[in-house]
Amino acid sequence: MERILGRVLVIVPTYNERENLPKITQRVRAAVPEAHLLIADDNSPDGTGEIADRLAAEDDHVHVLHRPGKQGLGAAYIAGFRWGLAEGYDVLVEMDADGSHQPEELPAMLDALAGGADLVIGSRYIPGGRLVNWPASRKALSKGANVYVRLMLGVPTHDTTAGYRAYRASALEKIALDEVQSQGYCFQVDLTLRTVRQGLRVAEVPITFVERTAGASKMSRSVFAEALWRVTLWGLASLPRRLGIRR
Ligand SMILES: Nc1nc2c(ncn2[C@@H]2O[C@H](COP(=O)(O)OP(=O)(O)OP(=O)(O)O)[C@@H](O)[C@H]2O)c(=O)[nH]1
Ligand SMILES: [Mg+2]
Repeated sequence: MERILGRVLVIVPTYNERENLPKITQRVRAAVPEAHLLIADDNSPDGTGEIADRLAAEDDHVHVLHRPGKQGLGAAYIAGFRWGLAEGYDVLVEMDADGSHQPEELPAMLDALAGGADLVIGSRYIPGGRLVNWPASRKALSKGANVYVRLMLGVPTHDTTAGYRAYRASALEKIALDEVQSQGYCFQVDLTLRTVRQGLRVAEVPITFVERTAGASKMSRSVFAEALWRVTLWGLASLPRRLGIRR
């Protein structure tokens, strides 16, 4: 795999994930031993940053980016991407720390990237994709949001808010990361849209998404609201082009 794709960096953003971080680190190291891991911690009050330092001291494949305070998931990923690009990694993976994304499914995603995609999304909403321990209401909200995104933006993806992804470095270099302002779920939609608009190849691979069993969610009403208003604005802005009124 390494021969085909080059060096892989798995970026794990953390905010108060002290219970989850050692476990996810160990699972990533076991599932994809050649990959490196970057923990992007926003000065978590629960001491996650110190745990990250300890993990990095024990293992030369583990790195830590300490950030001054909670600035959101999108900002943490952009800082992680910049770090990885500067260090010369060829593939940059997004993975949550809370165990929702299974490291054991990463090899299948990397295979799809090696097969010719520029971005591979670990998808809950294509055949074979599964959601474990989500209440029906949350499932309906997430699925509905994804249908809305597809219709409004005309993207081909079925799980556009998904946060388990693998990007080729060459793709990230083309999508103007400087201009990205969105956070939360919207960050994922934003980057997908930029990738599609560059004419890059996006593939979806089915995953099993498991609700966190430890630590607290950072998902909130405002995260959802941000996605809704930004997607609606982008969709309206792209309407004339999609209707063929303007190129
Ligand atoms: N560095 C950093 N990481 C964050 C921030 N917000 C969330 N994260 C991390 O991003 C990942 C996803 O956050 P979650 O709270 O699980 O959000 P979610 O997956 O949308 O929500 P749940 O499904 O309810 O868990 C986790 O690893 C968090 O620790 C942030 O502001 N900064
Ligand atoms: Mg989560």
